[in-house]
Amino acid sequence: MSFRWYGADDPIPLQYIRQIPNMRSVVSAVYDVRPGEVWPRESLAEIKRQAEDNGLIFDIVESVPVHENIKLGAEDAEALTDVYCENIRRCAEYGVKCITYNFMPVFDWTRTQLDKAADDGSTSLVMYKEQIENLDPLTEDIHLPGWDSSYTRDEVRSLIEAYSELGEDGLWTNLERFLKRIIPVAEECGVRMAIHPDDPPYSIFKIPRIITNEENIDRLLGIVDSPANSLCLCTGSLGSAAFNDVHKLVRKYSAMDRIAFMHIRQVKLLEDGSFEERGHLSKNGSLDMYKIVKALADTGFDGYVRPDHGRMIWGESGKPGYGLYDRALGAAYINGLFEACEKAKEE
Ligand SMILES: [Mn+2]
Repeated sequence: MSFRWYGADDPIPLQYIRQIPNMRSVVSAVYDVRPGEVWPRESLAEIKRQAEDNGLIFDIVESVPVHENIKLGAEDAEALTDVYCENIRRCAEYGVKCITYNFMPVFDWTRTQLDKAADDGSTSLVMYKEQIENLDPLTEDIHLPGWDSSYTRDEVRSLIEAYSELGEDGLWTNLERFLKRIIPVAEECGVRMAIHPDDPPYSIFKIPRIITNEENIDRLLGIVDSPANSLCLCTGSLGSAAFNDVHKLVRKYSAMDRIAFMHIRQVKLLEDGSFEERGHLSKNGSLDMYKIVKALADTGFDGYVRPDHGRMIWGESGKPGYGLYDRALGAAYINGLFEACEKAKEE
């Protein structure tokens, strides 16, 4: 069991994280270095020291971001990949066993609102299709939550045009080249690379997205057939589209030992394809958490797990999706499901 922590700027102290039952690992990263630059050893040493001072282990990184020029296959892609490999080696030097990353162009996760209130007064992240469909990043200055606001409108426009030209095939080619370089390095240092699915798992604004469904995940895992080339299987991201049977995918890839990291999150899919993040409990959303955890227990899963986004509850404020209370409730619930599934196996 693990918990994401945003370092010294995180309002949640490690002391509190440690008090969540069964908490083992800190999931963190060096946040003050831009993509494409080497992470200072002192920064990694500092995260490790703080984790250990609080009885926790720093062995999961989320994320080492992939520079856009690697995804685009630009002239400096090879040099940037060298830097990426160096970061894998440095993380390993400080005890890291699993590195999360994604290969989503331009924009990270996409939502239309971060504090949608539910009937009980809790708030969560949502994506309503009708709010996205009317937007055009080529003509408007769009500021959706979660997007890198340091891009100017012109930069966004030229990036979108470059990716539209590249298309899915080009993005696959660049991912393939990247994996063939980084996976041998990860193998050498005993690190499992865990790619996070695109969130949501389909193209938005005609920008290609490829880590989206079973067929594409099979293709990804086949590029380098090694446990070092694995998934960060995020139930909420894959579950944000009706075409993904998340329960089946968890069982399949866990049985293949290709899940290094599980992000367990609940989503409620709405009829028009919109979705709302919800509390972890099965009956609150579209995903059956018992089935997901049972699939892991049945297949002998021994990778990392963390509760993914939670709601904001009990008057907490902070980074949307990353409050203490609801993620701690999620961890407790997931612990309970694991205990029940493991004990049922012994009976
Ligand atoms: Mn996730």
